[in-house]
Amino acid sequence: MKTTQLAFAVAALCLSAAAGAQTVMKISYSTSITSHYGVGSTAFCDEVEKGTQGRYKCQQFPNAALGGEREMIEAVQLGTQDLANVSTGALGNFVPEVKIVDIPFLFRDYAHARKVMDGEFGQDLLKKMTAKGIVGLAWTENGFRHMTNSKRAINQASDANGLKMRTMENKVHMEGYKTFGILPTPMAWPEVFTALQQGTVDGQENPIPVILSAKLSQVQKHLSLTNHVYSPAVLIVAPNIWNKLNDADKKVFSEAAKKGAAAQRKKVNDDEANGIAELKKDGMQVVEQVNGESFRKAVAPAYAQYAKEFGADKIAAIQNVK
Ligand code: EAX
Repeated sequence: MKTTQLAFAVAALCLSAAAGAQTVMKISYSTSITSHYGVGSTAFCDEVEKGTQGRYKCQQFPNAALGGEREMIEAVQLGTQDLANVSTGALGNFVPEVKIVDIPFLFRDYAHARKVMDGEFGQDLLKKMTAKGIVGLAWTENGFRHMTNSKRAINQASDANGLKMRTMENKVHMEGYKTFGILPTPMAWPEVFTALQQGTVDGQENPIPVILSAKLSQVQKHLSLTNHVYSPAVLIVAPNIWNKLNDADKKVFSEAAKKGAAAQRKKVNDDEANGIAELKKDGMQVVEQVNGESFRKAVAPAYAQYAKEFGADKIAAIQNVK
């Protein structure tokens, strides 16, 4: 064999080895590819593909195509799914330390929430996931949650009294919402649109980007900007993928997750700024100035319970981040 022929043969071998070494990872999330979760996941996946020269790439499953968030987390834990971008709604059932972040009115605003999640507290919380067979890469974001319903305008807490509302499968939320007089009905996200359409529940609560992308304006007349709880989200990866990565690739994944988080948060900002006008155009009646004090007052008894469960000092430590 001539040297050039040999060189070609070697090159061909290398190429096929490289092609063979490509790992296509399944990533799923609850909302559409153009939503905040889609924007964040796409930014993450693009960076991973670029940073690993195509050795790792994603196949995306938007719209909960592989199941609700509880199933996504379970699948990542089992390694039957590689990645997920999920809210903390169901995560506390897997990693109990996460539950504290779901306390209503814990965070003042986006700046506060992001600072806590990106700071020492949030980064420690990511590490706690490892013991439960989940690798947390970065806190992305779902957003501050607001109430929608088909019955009446909610101006203050007493207006929510008696409404049957779908909640996430999250005891911390349910405990808090009961103090508003809401009848919480836990349900996986993929069932929510139909439940609202058929009147199985009167309402639900979610951030603007979710209300927008799921077109809830088609089945809900009233929206109140209650901001009653911040809903963090997280990019998680299966240990069987993570443990295979060398240090350089781990760094690529971690940096990519930070870029994904930034892109996702930017989309949340954009939707908060522009989405309400869009929802009004779609026929929703929006209460923008909600009596927040009435909700905070109502939830006080639940805080006694939260203090017992999580420690008043831990709650205060989060609230005191300036
Ligand atoms: O994470 O289930 C929910 O209400 C979540 O906010 C939604 O699936 C996005």
